[in-house]
Amino acid sequence: MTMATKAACVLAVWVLVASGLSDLGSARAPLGSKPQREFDYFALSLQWPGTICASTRHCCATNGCCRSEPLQTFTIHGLWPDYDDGTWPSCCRRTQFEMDKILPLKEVLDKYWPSLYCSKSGTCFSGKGLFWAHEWEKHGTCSAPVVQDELQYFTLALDLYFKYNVTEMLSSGWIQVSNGKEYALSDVIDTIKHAFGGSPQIVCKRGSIEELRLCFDKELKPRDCLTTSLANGSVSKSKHCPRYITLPTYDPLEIMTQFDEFEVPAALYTA
Ligand code: U2P
Repeated sequence: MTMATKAACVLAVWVLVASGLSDLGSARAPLGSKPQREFDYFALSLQWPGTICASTRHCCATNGCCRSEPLQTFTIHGLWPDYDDGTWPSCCRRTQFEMDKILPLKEVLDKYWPSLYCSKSGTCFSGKGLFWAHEWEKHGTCSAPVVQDELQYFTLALDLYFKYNVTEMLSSGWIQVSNGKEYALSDVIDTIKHAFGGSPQIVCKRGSIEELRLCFDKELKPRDCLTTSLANGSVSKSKHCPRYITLPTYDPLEIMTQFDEFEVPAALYTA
């Protein structure tokens, strides 16, 4: 084996190890090993399209960012069974995603649970596929005993999403979708706490909300997401968020003008 081949092998092994490590927190069991233990609570993870779509550089029919009307509500990322120690199970039962099982929900899923990217999502059991396939196989299969099958998983996520409308909770607390307006992180958390009955977890990207998570116990009652104790009381553990944050909007036309001449000219897609 030449030095160059050896180096290539070491690099390939390292890439494999590193990609396994990159999903820190996950408690994925190797196939064939003993079942993962029952989860402790659910996190309904919502994404703020304004933050994600601002970085969109490529459009396709399946990307929610490329619709002619900007998305101005939180959309669903996933319903995640989690452990109280900050880790989570993943890819639990070898049950492949089947679109046929959730066909009656397709229209609602397209609207409120769109992928905000063009790339296909990696799945546990069926190669690469839809965003929904990724979420079902990675998280849905670990949601027993509360959720038994795919249809129940998507129905439950949608039910919780509509019952606890975060976009409305924020606007009733005078926190509106706006361009550049800053809100105190503590005000956003308090508004959700007050309306929902539990502390959310917020993830930010460059000062803007990227994700907001609501947590539920296994009876589906609101509960706090994981918290850290601060001098001024217990607040949600919010990731990468400064004291003041924004909920930006985006202009789909601006996304379109960023195409370079070699890309397929894309029309704006209607939902
Ligand atoms: O936060 C980065 C990615 O880690 C996965 N995650 C995070 C928190 C949690 O409770 N459960 C969980 O799975 C998410 O991965 P995804 O579902 O997108 O594959 C999240 O995007």
